[in-house]
Amino acid sequence: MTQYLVKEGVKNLIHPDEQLITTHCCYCGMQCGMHIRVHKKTGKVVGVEPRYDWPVTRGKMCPKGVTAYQTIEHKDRILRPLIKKNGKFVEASWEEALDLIEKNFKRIQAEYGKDALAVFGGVSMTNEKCYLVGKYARVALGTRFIDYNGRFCMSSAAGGFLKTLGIDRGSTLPWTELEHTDCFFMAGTNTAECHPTSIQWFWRAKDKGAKLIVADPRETPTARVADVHLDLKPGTDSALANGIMHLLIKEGYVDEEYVNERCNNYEELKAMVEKFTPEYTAKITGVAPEKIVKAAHIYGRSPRSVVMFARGAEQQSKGVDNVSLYTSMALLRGQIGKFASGVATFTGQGNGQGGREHGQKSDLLPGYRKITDPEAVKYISSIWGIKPEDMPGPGVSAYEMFDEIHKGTIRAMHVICSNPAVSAPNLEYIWEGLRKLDFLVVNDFFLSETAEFADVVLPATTWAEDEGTTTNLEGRVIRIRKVREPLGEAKPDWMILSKIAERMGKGKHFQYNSAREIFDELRLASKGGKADYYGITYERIDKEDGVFWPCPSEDHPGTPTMFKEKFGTPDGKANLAVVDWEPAGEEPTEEYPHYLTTGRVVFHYLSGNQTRRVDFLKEQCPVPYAEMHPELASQYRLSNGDLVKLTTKRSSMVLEVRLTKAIRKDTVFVPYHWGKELAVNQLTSACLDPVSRMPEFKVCAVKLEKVSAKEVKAQ
Ligand SMILES: Nc1nc2c(c(=O)[nH]1)N[C@H]1C(S)=C(S)[C@@H](COP(=O)(O)OP(=O)(O)OC[C@H]3O[C@@H](n4cnc5c(=O)[nH]c(N)nc54)[C@H](O)[C@@H]3O)O[C@H]1N2
Ligand SMILES: Nc1nc2c(c(=O)[nH]1)N[C@H]1C(S)=C(S)[C@@H](COP(=O)(O)OP(=O)(O)OC[C@H]3O[C@@H](n4cnc5c(=O)[nH]c(N)nc54)[C@H](O)[C@@H]3O)O[C@H]1N2
Ligand code: SF4
Ligand SMILES: [Mo]
Repeated sequence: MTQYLVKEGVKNLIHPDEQLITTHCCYCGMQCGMHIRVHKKTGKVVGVEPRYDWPVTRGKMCPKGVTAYQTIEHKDRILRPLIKKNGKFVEASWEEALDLIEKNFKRIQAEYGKDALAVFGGVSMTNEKCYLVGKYARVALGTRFIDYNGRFCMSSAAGGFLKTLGIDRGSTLPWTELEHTDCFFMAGTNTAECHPTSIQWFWRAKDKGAKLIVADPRETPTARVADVHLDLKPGTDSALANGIMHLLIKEGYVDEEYVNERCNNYEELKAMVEKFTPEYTAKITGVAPEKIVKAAHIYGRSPRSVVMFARGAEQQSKGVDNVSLYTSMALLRGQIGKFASGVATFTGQGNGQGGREHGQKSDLLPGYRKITDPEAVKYISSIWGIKPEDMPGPGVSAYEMFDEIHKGTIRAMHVICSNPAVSAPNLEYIWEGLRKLDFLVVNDFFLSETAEFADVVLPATTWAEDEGTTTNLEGRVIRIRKVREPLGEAKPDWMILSKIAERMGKGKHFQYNSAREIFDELRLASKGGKADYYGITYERIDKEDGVFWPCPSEDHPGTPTMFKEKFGTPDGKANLAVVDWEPAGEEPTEEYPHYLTTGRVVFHYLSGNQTRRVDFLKEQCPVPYAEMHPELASQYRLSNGDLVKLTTKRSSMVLEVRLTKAIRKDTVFVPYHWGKELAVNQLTSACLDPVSRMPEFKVCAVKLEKVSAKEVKAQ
């Protein structure tokens, strides 16, 4: 069947009553190509077909992607604005909801100043929407407090890339070259579960003899098929990278010419990694020295290699250092800027790349411009039609906005496309903050745990009810198409924000009739910036299967491979990272003797507010659990299915035990896709990376106790 579909083209097989709308999945950064099946007469969404001619994913989709269409017309959709009255939500008209927002936003700003309002954004939205969220905060509300959920996701990768390479584009090469790579060094990425459709590229390469090295405290499905599995202790990536670089230098695997010509800090790096012998590295990481040596030889000898990492290495208080060091491994081998080689982070959310470039971050303006750069402020002010002196300054990071709520600086918040009541660390503090707010507005299409705290919930549209663009994990700008009219009274986020802007007296800056008009403004706003989209148009995207930024003019071909000649730093050279290993923010102690790490399963997406509503996905994985090694479990007389109480310095929770030998004996893993008493973020640490302000979701110290169902009930 598959062969047939590929050969004949799926369009020939479609039912005459249906049409196919070509778009991309709404979930992860792979942005798999798909066609959504729509009934011609009723306009209803009836199914999905993978897109075999999409070059990046070639007809592959994962269980989340094939069921995503079921969320579009789901019975739980919020169809009208909701206003909380006496603790209960009641449906209201848009006029009523907007009146209430206007009244409260104006009252709070009159009493406490402009910065009393805050915006918390997200990057499951198109570039157009993400861009508008930044403009909305700064122009419509005039506040400096804006940040977004990418702070919990891509900020360490961004910080590391900016430091070493000068430009933060998640992948320095197109995914379609990966089949020609000889070696993949993958750190802290559970690729098979989190970017499942990219696995085909590694298989193709492996069929040609490519080698795979995986660094992860767990034996993930990817680690299981690796040539070397470096089963490191959580929080020790910087030691591992330094240890590998020690061997690259000692064994003569460094591309000296490349390093001399294109990199700074080589002598300093040599001095730093001198002490990271395999034995010393093994002591810190817990990985056997022979494995470290084997990995260094395989990696060092491969003519074309790619170093890849994801949140395992990044969601740490040393995340930026880890990214810089892993990137330096690729630099020492002279791999960046060449065919089928380089460095890549697995971008998380659908628009995790584009959404971080256009001004949702507290310190950035569109085009990856710094808000502290007077020239950037002047330029963007001219596009937005405001005076440069009216541009608010930098704000604070996502988690730190909650500090400002606790201090009383921030009094009201508008959450757009995020569910921090599940996904932020140290949740009791977050919940207390949400309760403390004078006024909370949430845009969502399903009532999220965060929306439950809100005073007003505004019904947003899903990705299938509006057009726009996203930027996939390669840096390729692609098109999202409108599949059906908005359900009920739902509106696209850009329309909602424009309406509120109108109420705040800033309507003239938000006169848009379509997403396309916003994209044209974004193109101009990004012009001349690091993430330059000026040359990208909807027509070009359609014609060329997406366009890679930077693309400064319409006759520029786009940039599939980054840094061919020079890096994005002022002197054009890459900065090798010279960083020692330092322990994580919270290490095991006598009282909390084990590591707790958190992450994902293939069946759920992030806070789970979408995937927990899809029956098939819910059935596959209904609740979270504590994954641990049988030897660790036996210390507490725990068997599979028993209840265990996990306690960290912040809080405790009870979960079912799931035994597996595919994890270190000192580490417990819990997936994080559930809310309230099932949210593992009650336990996680809010220790932040000093540069990226990324919370340390991947490492904290935990205590285990066996409990019985009876004891739990009694509590
Ligand atoms: N199924 C599914 N897919 C998704 C998502 C989802 O929610 N569900 N979310 C998307 C998003 S937004 C993101 S950010 C990505 C995340 O994609 P990944 O980063 O691949 O996923 P995680 O499960 O967070 O963590 C990856 C691995 O890090 C390991 N790890 C833990 N601690 C450490 C450490 O100290 N060092 C190292 N080297 N490894 C460590 C964990 O054991 C885990 O296997 O996935 C995207 N795709
Ligand atoms: N313990 C632990 N915590 C983590 C992580 C971890 O590994 N461990 N990972 C972190 C990472 S990498 C991430 S990315 C964050 C994600 O954390 P969140 O930002 O909470 O992620 P989502 O669940 O995608 O939340 C998006 C919300 O917006 C809604 N939504 C989706 N699309 C749209 C849209 O177009 N418009 C509007 N208005 N709403 C929309 C969804 O229904 C959902 O309620 O979680 C972080 N938290
Ligand atoms: S969740 Fe990611 S891998 Fe799965 S279908 Fe969607 S875009 Fe593809
Ligand atoms: Mo993420």
